[in-house]
Order: sequence, then C-alpha cells, then structure tokens
Amino acid sequence: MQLAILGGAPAFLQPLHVGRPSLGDRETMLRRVNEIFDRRWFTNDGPLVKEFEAGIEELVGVKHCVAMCNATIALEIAIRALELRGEVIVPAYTFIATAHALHWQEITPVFADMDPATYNVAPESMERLITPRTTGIIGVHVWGRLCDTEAIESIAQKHRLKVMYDAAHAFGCSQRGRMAGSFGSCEVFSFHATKFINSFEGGAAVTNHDALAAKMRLMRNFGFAGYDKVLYPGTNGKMTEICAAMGLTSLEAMEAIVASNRKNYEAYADGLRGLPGISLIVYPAQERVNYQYVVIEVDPEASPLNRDELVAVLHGENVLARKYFWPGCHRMEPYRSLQPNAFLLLPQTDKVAARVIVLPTGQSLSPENAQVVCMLIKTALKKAPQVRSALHALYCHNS
Ligand code: T4K
Repeated sequence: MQLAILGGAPAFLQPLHVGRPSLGDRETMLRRVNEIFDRRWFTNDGPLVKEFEAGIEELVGVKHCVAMCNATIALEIAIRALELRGEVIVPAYTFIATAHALHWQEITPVFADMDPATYNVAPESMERLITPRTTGIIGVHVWGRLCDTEAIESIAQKHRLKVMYDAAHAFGCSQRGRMAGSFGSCEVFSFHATKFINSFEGGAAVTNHDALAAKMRLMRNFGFAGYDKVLYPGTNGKMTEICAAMGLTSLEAMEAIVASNRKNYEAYADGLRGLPGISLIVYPAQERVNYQYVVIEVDPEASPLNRDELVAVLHGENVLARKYFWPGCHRMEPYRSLQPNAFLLLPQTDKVAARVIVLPTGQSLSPENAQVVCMLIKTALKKAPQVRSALHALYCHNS
C-alpha cells in the first residue's frame, strides 16, 4: 500500500477492487449447495451443470453449450477440436490466456494490431499476417464490445481459415441484435470470479455445430464415450456442481448485475465528463451490453498526468485500478523472446495499452463510490505539479 498522494488518509478505508465478484442470491446458492450434498453428485456432467448449460443455450440462442472448468481450458479444447495448427492470428491486446491456449499446444500465436477506436483487433492487420502456415483466427470481444465479426469472417472465408472467438468479456452482449456466442465456429465464455456472470472458476464453449460440440464434450472428459471407451486424447475440463450452482445463481441475477454496473458506469461518465485528456469507453446504446468494464484512456498529450501517475494516485487512495492489458501479449514471455520484432507491427497496441486504466465497478461498489473516484481523478489532474513532485519524492524515498 502506498501513501495517499493527495494528502491525508486514503479516501477509502477498504480497497476498491476491479473484478470484485457479484454474488447473486445467497439463500438460493446455499440451498443449491445443500442439494449437492444430498445428491452426492459433485462433478462429471451433473444435473446443475446440465441446467447451467441449458440456461446459457437459451440466453445466447445457440444449440450447444459445453461448460468447462475455466475459459483457458475451454479455449484449448475448442482450438484442438477445430484442429487449428501452425499459426493462428490473435490480437496482441488481450489477456495472456488467449495466446497461451495456442502456445500450450505448440501453435504459434501471431499478433495482430488493434483498432484504437474499439480496442478490438483491426481486421486488415489480421489479413496482412496470413501465411501458408495460418490455419485460423481467434477474435476477442474486448471489454464486451464485439469485434468486427463481418470483416473477420469474410477474410477467413477468402483465405479458407477457421474462426473462433474469445468471448470471455462478452457474455450477455450483442452485435446487431445477435448475441455473442453465436459467431464463428464457436465462442468461449469465461465465468471466472471477476467476470459478469461467475461460477467461481468456469468457462464454456458454445457452438451451433453438432459434431464440434460432441467432440468438445468428449475432450473435456478425457475422451470418454461411455464406460471403458476413449475416442480422443482428452483432458479434464469438467465443471463441478458447486461451480454450476454459483453459475446458475449468478445467471439468475444477471439483470440486477447489469443494472448496478450501468448505474456505476453512468456515475463515472458524469464525473469524468470534460476532464482534460480522459476518455471513457462508450457502449453501443442499441445493443445488449453488460457494462462490466469501466475503461478510461489517458491521453498523455492532453492530460496533466500520465496513466501511470494517475494509477499511482488512485492506489494511494485505496482505489486499486488496473492497467489491463499492459503490456500487450507480445511483450510478455515467452512471446517477447520468441517474436522479438512483433512490436514493429503493433504500434496501436503499444500506444493504447500504455494509456488504459480499468476502474473498479460491480455490485460491491456504489455510484457514490464512483463519484468519489472521479473526484480523486479530477483533484489529481488539477494538482498535477504537486502530485508529480509527491510521486517523485516517494519514488526517491523508496529506491
Ligand atoms: N480471455 C480473456 C480475454 C480474459 O480476460 C480471460 C480472463 C481469459 C481469456 C481466461 O479466462 P479464465 O481461464 O480465467 O476463465 C484476472 C482473472 O483471473 C482472469 O480471469 C481475467 N481474464 C483477467 C482479466 O483478470 P488477474 O491476473 O488480473 O487476476 P487478479 O488475481 O489480479 O484479480 C483481478 C482483480 O479481481 C483484483 O482486483 C482482485 C479481484 N478479485 C479477484 C478474485 C479472484 C476479487 O475481488 N475476488 C476474487 O475472488 O486475472
């Protein structure tokens, strides 16, 4: 913990976290836990997992949901079931799991640049990276705003590539009225504790393709097709009943979670309006949106403080803002060593990743808390010279 740069005690006694889980109805969850105990059926395609899968299929409008223990394993299984190999194009601006799910299977993630207007991958940057070794594209719906699926799918068609999406952020979000989960050959959701809908840990691959769904179901359970019969080199990607219980409880609370996320987002939008060099992510009014991420960008040319200085101020006030996804995947190991020149094609990713701050939101935070966070940012920008010298003194003292 750092000192309050703005002077006095930190504005918040308890830290405000990004990614604080939403809970859903506690009594319902506890009832489900009791039922799990009574049934003594804890995992391996249990009734709650099936119910959770059916709920997702209905909400997303897809034929198949294959629930898994987390989204990283779901990505790995989807990648394997689609028989991707060689090189697969992914955005550099994503959580490291997207790239690792490929590298883990000896597939090379080839990093494409972003469109700074959307934080999503720039389709033309993807097309430039296609080689004879390319077998597929993984788009990522960053912060829940869907990437340009039309452009990506037309590039894929032209070059005979497979397309899947990392929809970890985009559960409950739509594009032209069509829900995330129904694009490409398949899409992967995350239900990690920090996500919009959470099952403690969890994920799912969703698809409209019967054969692909059947293959992923086998793969998540060691490749077993009934007693004593293994058809694929599968893994253990199963979701437990306790996770499905949480997932169902969270799913039931979905509208309430969106409502509180939206209130917080609007409080941030009010409080940050007009601050020099600060812009807040805008969500499409005509679409379904989960408002799970409050993302601001700090333009170092226009803001009196840069991104890192503002984050230091906020941490000093117990507002534990995050710099997601900084640095881009290409600047993390093993990719930094394996592809040392990748950055040359990623100017927008490097620029934007150095500007982004993700602010706390979720049901554990009130719009009043969001207003205080905005006041802190406003005060810090107003007192930029003092803030800078306080930070300088602090760093000199600590080094
Ligand atoms: N693709 C994308 C685009 C993703 O963003 C992610 C995950 C994945 C794939 C892979 O999905 P999973 O395999 O995880 O299902 C966190 C999450 O662990 C990760 O799931 C998430 N993206 C990523 C964006 O954030 P870290 O390393 O930043 O986690 P950590 O421990 O720093 O916690 C994040 C914040 O959440 C902190 O402020 C503390 C708070 N928190 C966390 C947990 C677990 C809580 O308040 N309570 C909690 O229980 O990765």
